[in-house]
Amino acid sequence: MQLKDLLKYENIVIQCHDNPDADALASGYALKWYFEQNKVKARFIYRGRNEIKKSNLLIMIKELEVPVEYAPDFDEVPDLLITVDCQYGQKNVTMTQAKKIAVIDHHIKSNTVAGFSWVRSDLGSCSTICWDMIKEEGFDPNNNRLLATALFYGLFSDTNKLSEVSHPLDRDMMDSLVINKGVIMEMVNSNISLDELQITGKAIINYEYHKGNKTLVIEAEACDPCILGVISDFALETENVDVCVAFYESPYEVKFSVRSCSKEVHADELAAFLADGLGGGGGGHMLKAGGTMLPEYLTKSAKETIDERLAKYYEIYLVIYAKNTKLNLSKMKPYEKINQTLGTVKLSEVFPIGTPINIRTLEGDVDTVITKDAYLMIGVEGEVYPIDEKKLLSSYQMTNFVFTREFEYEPRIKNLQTNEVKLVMPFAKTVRTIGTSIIFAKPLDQPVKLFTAWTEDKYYSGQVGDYLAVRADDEHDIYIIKERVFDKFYKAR
Ligand SMILES: [Mn+2]
Repeated sequence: MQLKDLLKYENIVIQCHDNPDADALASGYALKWYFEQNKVKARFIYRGRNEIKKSNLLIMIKELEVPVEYAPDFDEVPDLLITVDCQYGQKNVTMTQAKKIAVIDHHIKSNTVAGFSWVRSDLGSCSTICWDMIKEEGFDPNNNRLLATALFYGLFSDTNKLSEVSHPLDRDMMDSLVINKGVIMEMVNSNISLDELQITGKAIINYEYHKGNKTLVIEAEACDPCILGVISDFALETENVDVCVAFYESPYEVKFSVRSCSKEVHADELAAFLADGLGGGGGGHMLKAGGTMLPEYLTKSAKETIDERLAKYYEIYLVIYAKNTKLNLSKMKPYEKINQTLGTVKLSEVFPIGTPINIRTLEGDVDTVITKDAYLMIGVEGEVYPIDEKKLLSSYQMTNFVFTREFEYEPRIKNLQTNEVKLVMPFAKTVRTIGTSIIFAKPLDQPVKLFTAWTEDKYYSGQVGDYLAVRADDEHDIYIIKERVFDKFYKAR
């Protein structure tokens, strides 16, 4: 499904959620602009009891010329209604009748009745989805500086000033938009009202500290979610605080921000754990993350739920430091690695030797400089990582066929001198594993955080059912193999 499929409708209304935020406004703005580029008329409205009064949003509407109308009493029945940054039928968007419904959103997917639905919960903002869809159709939002600025501010606001951005597509948009910095500054400096300043203070006064795990839990009154980021960022600076969760509970949603400075706790993992089955982690990374819970899934207050889950999170994990651990092999079984075909890219074929580059993958960005023997490996799971020629040839044989595979986000390389971006797949060739390696492995009966012998600041998580493995020829080379790929890679000896 593509945006152009919507061009055939005549009477089109775009509606964002009630009490719009910057992302909702930018998303609707982008769609309306897209329709205009195609000479199709569309209206962009929001409804609900409250007209926008937050000063950053008023600046946004005025300075960036956001063509939005407040239409609380809207009673027409358009041919097509597109809800943006929300899903038709949800509590936070006033119901509008329509002949056909489309949904474009980045929140957790609920059972919608929409005819067309683009919901990508892994993205930081709905602005990113709209930007990507419009680019797909061959239009560039950079042709309208005001719109580009609005899209940037949409992502900026929904990811706590970009600090919780994790998806490469969000990064792509961030990097490519040409914005008006002055207006962004103006909005950033009118972000919090005096009332919200007070909410921040009150919330912090009532902090709850759990000494054992050095965690701080802070409940705020319902507020702009950006306040949660402000509170948790600030609170984490406190001595003897390793992890902070700030949240509020409103009739529509529970929002929370997680901050961690403990190497044993990845903020994004904790956020996903807190919201598991109740909503979703809203993205983020090791240090900062956020998430949402939906009140209809909660059986007790948000406070109790968060306290309970936080305590459980610390209880269930076993932490292993591979460097000083010897596993009991008598409880494990021997397996042999099955030979695999993988992909590799010789970086000097993409850009000349000496070029500083940025490699962007779903797992994150890596900056490096191309050397004569620098390669990229493309693993069986689609994971991409740099490797040097010597190491490559010690475990793999070049078979040199064209390597193909599908990616959720195709890895790409940017030449940092010229900003030229190239996709890596056209350069990918096959390699095959050589030799046999023997491992000992057993399925986990408890979740594990494993610091391998090579990653002392970053752990790998294993869940119940995943395998804990160790190489037969190196007792400290301990790692985790996901349950779903174990049979593909290993066979019993
Ligand atoms: Mn949003």
